[in-house]
Amino acid sequence: MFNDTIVAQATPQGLGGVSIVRVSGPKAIDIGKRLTRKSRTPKAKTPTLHSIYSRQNIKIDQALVTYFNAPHSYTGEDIIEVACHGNPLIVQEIIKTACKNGARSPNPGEFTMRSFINGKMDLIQAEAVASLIESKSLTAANISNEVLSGSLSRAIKNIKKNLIFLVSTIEYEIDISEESTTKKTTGTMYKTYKNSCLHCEKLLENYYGDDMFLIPRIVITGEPNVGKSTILNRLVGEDRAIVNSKKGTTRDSIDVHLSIGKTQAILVDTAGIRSSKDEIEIEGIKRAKGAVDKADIVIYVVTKDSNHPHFKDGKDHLFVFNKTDLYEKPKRFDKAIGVSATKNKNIHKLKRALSTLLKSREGSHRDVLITTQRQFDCIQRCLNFLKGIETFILKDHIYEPEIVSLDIREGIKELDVLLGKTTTDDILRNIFSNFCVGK
Ligand SMILES: Nc1nc2c(ncn2[C@@H]2O[C@H](COP(=O)(O)OP(=O)(O)OP(=O)(O)O)[C@@H](O)[C@H]2O)c(=O)[nH]1
Ligand SMILES: [Mg+2]
Repeated sequence: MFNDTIVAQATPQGLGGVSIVRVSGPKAIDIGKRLTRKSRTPKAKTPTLHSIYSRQNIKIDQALVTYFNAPHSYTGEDIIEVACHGNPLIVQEIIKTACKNGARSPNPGEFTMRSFINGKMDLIQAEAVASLIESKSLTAANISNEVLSGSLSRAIKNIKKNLIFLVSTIEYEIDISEESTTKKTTGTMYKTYKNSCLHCEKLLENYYGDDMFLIPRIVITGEPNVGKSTILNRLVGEDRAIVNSKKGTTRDSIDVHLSIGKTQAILVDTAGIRSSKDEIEIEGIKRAKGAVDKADIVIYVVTKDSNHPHFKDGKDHLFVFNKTDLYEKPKRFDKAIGVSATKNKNIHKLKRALSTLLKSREGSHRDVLITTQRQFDCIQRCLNFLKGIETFILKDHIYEPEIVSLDIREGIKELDVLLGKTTTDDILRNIFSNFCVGK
């Protein structure tokens, strides 16, 4: 706990309907009493209308005053919030009165830093406060809010818990047990180790650097020659992909930018999926499958003689029957949208369906994301320690257990730095200097 009290305007500077001044620390209640000239401690979390008095005891405003009692406040300390009329003169006078009665101006981000130091949030959540304030889209706000609610912290704590299990089992074996580790234990440890690496890798893949990361990927897939490339050209309105009557025309995946209404997406054309002996085509098919794995939305294209598609779980699918100018849509493809890409028939229906899907995805993101370079670096360093001992951890044996346990401990240290369990003044200064003064 801090023994001094800070005061700052929490809302933007300038004229406005309402401005909020926040006071946090041991003198907050007394300052609240002085501002309102009341002698009783206010009821917690109950906004109450009060007259506000200047340093010279002149009534300068009517304001809603709310008291948050420690530790049930943002900072974990006693807080008084004064929601006054949005006049900078009034705001300044409230701040000056608070300072005259023992408060001081905070450093940037000091309210949030106090919250972190008082154990109200970890460092990841503190960073999320800044990201949330700076979010430039609702989706970005949604992501920061998830992190602030603890999604990333939970994922990191889970990896840490598994690594602690690993290290304690290994060290138990080194210190106490005369016998070598049993196969069952080693099997569990091997799995735990692999899962920890996987979880770190998954998080690193999900580094949300900018809004580009959030642009949905729509991947067109299906057997060769069904018209995937023609459909891509139709959707973007220009000939971006080569079309040919020869099966296996598209070899490498092609990414193009697609805008439907106000929504942006990446549209990906892929090689047709079939069994092939051609080395280049095999590579193309491998990439096509990889693209489908990474897709947010899959457009599965069939035509008259195609096999019925197998839709993957956890993805949004659009099922399209192409070449309706040549063939009637068979009953088994009842659920597909019938189009003719060459004749531009019903492509608008496909666009509408895509638009609906894209809109339904807006503002929500299912994966746990990391949002800052610091978070990325800590997880990367943890993974490097884990990967460094990969050859020592086998399904039925662990070689060099001393080295293994040391490196896992180093990995755990990185997660502690990430959560802010161990930290330096430099790290804190770096993080909180990006905040505004009143946050
Ligand atoms: N009649 C008709 N032909 C079409 C239609 N769409 C595509 N085609 C033709 O089908 C052939 C294959 O089209 P592509 O777009 O190259 O097919 P693809 O699925 O990309 O094929 P791969 O790249 O080999 O996997 C071409 O000759 C196209 O002109 C359609 O709606 N009607
Ligand atoms: Mg093609």
